Amino acid sequence: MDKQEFPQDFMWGGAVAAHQLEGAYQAGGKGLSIADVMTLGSHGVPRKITDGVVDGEYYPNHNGIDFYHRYKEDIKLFAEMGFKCFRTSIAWTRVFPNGDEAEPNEAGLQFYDDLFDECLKYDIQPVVTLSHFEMPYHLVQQYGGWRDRKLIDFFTNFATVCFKRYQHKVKYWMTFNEINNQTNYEDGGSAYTDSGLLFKPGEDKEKGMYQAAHYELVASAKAVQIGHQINPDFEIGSMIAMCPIYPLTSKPADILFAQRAMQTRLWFSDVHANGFYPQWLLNHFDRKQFNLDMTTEDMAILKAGKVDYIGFSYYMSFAVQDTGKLEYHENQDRVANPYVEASEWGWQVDPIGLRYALNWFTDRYHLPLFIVENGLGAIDEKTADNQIHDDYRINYLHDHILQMKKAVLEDGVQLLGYTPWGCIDLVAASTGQMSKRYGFIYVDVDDYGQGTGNRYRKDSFYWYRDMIATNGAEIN
Ligand code: P53
Repeated sequence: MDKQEFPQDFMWGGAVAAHQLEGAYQAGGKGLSIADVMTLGSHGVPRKITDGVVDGEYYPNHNGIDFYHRYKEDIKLFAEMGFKCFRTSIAWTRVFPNGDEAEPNEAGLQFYDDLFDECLKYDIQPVVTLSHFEMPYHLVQQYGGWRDRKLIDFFTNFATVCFKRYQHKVKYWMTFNEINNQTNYEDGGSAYTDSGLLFKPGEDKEKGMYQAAHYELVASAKAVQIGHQINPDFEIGSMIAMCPIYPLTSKPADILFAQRAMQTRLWFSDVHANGFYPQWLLNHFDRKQFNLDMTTEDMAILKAGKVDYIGFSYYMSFAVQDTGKLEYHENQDRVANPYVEASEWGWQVDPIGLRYALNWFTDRYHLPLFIVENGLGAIDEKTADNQIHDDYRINYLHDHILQMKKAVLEDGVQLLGYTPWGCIDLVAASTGQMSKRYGFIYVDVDDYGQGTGNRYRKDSFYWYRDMIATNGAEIN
């Protein structure tokens, strides 16, 4: 690996999502999103989902880091690090405040025009997710979220408006962020953030999740087709949370169970990339007598709207052991892996798993890949002279980039780029905390939104800047 670089056109950058940093939750006619009714939680304490905005509760996403007003300053800092691209999402509720309107909200569209122009000014390519845990709350109240087939039209309408409007500014798109997180539907939170599902007492949650996911996959495939008609140069990808699931031992039953766990977590990208459902899952639906609403027309749409690349997040790996039945329940079946260490939030840090994931996706789909999230959420201390010595973050990124480099240069994986998560500190998705920080840029805001909001360069800022400047040659 000595002194070898990444390919010249490799897209180094950083990633965020609108609802986690923009704040300004009612500015320019924005409607309430599902994130706007989630309170603050912490490790082990889930965020509450309230019935609308309730007086006396604290909602971290309402203010975020006020990126809505400060984005010029932040993009300038990204440019200083040498970003080639910047992944963000379009808040659906800025463009369609309720989600079911016929006409979009001009002020919302204009905000993203200005934001993308600001990126392009520095030759930073915007990479855009259409739906990142921030669907209109109205669609949850009125339609039960993605339970309702009508959501397909609402989403494709939103996608069409965005594709047309930004077709000369954005080339790389993703449809649904981490669409497969709802595999963990039993905990409630992921099915809500992915699909706007609030389960009713006695409801078959598993069936509800699969129905919602099916409509989303149809909507995604339709969007891919529409996007390619609007601009054939578009690259439209999936976005999958890749947590490889290892067998804890070499016992055959453990291996078989780990395989089923992987299938259960990753059938979503099978549909995205192959254009059809895996047979084991169709058999599962039959056995459970789900009788899902899946039409032959839907199946044709899936086939005609295959993704161009696989975008994925990578933070951690899981491990499992045979449970005596071949059905994976994510919230209860995971076991600790004694060979990897966990972060303060219990995420099992595993750099080699990233190389494994890159090879796994390549073998399975033969498509280009894009690592659109990776990073370490940690508590950072700002010193009296405004320094942040985050060597733990530098080590995490170094170790992951090294595995990525081996996958690209030794294994020949086709990787488009790398956008570490939360390149500027922002509100954590799982806990709503500001104190779970990922950034190269420290933002002086605490869990309750208090602080100056000032931005400071961490040690990792300079490290990442130099790494980009040398195109990874020093990562060995
Ligand atoms: P936070 C679970 C597992 C893996 C990634 O997460 C996940 C989640 C849900 O939290 O989410 C992604 O902020 C997601 C981002 C999120 C980031 O990972 O909980 O796409 O929105 O912020 C990190 O530490």
